[in-house]
Amino acid sequence: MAKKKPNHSGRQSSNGRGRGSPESKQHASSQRTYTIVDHRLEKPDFSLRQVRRGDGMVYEVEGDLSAPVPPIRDSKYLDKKQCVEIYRWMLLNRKMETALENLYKQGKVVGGVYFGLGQEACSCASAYALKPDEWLGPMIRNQGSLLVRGFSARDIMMQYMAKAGSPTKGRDASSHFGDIEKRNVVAPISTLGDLIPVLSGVALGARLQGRNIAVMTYIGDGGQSTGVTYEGLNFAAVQNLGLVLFVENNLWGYSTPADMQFRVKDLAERAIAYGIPGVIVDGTDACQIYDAAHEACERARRGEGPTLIEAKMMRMKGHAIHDAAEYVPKPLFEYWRKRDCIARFEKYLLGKKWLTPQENEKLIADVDRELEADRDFAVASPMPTPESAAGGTYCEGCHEVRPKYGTPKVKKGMSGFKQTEEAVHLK
Ligand SMILES: Cc1ncc(C[n+]2csc(CCOP(=O)(O)OP(=O)(O)O)c2C)c(N)n1
Ligand SMILES: [Mg+2]
Repeated sequence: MAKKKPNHSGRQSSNGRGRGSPESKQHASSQRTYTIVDHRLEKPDFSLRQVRRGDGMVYEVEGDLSAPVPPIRDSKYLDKKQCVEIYRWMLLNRKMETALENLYKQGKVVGGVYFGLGQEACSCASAYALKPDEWLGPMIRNQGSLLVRGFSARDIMMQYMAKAGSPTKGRDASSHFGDIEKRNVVAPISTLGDLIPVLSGVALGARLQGRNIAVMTYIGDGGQSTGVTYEGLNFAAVQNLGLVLFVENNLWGYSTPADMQFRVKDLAERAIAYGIPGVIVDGTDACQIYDAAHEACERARRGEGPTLIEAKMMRMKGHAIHDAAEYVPKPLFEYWRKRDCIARFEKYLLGKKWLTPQENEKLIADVDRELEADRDFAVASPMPTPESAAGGTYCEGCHEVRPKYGTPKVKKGMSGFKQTEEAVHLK
């Protein structure tokens, strides 16, 4: 059976000239053009440059920061109930991080705290597009994705406080926890980019069990420069695996601005080199994020391969709690504060009357109440006993890994790659 050609919706055969003329035929054969789908309603036009000030160097913004805040783009797929649900996850995400900041200041957190302030729409609306039996590999700023996948704020706060009842039983602090049994979450890997081949492997594993599923992970504007990002995504592209990769371009990698990290105009352009679709979304617009994630997940489920989605936004705090982000030009914060993803979504929902002011107040009060109860429980719960330190971090003893999606349907006499391709298409 011939190998099925991937359908690269990002690539166009037309060079934009009229068809039929000798000139157009000549160009059609020698010239290729590619399309990067850009869903944004606003295209910020500024850059950062390094200038000398006194004995040191500082960053300055060049360009127009006065543009009005764009509206939220209506979703093609989300209904009222789903939008309100995503908004609630975003609120919980933000309020939980504020609580964690306070717990840190009270000396109750073991280690550092990482924030996704300004990126809640990206974490929550992306993970919302996955089905329960699909897989997620979050990074440190994607605590909202963890909430959507079924971890509670209590779990996350206990984890940061290294409590005995936390997901890693107090043996690992911060974000290194997942759940491969029930929630299908691969624990974050700090080595930037390493989650990409791991999630590709999860998709391959499901394929070998006869199912094409969507798997989602994230990488930053800094981390996307690593070699393993290329290797993992290239592998997914070649194998047509259902990887949905969010490149979270929050304009900073530690104190390095995105402008000093890569030369392409948009990171989504990198998709062209992998031969897969590249999409750009406004990372502060939950509807755009969900729609792009949903379309990429559907493509993954059809067995058509990976999608790279660049979400553009701004990291509204330092790298972690120890970093005051003094190197970020103040006007940049002001520009993005006006585009706060939660304030914009709230305004959108109220404007559409999908949420009345009273319902909104009640929803906010409910989130506060849930969070307070979780925080009080987490604070009051015990630290691990010294004897328990010898136990495993992620499991006690070895557990059996059973196939989740079934066993491969293989025809007699088939081998290798074709065998799995056939198995999937025979279904
Ligand atoms: C391979 C690798 N190199 C360096 C680091 C150290 N490091 C951790 S986070 C970080 C910055 C990451 O920036 P970005 O990818 O833009 O993600 P963001 O923090 O903005 O979410 C670096 C350099 C690492 N963890 N792994
Ligand atoms: Mg970054």
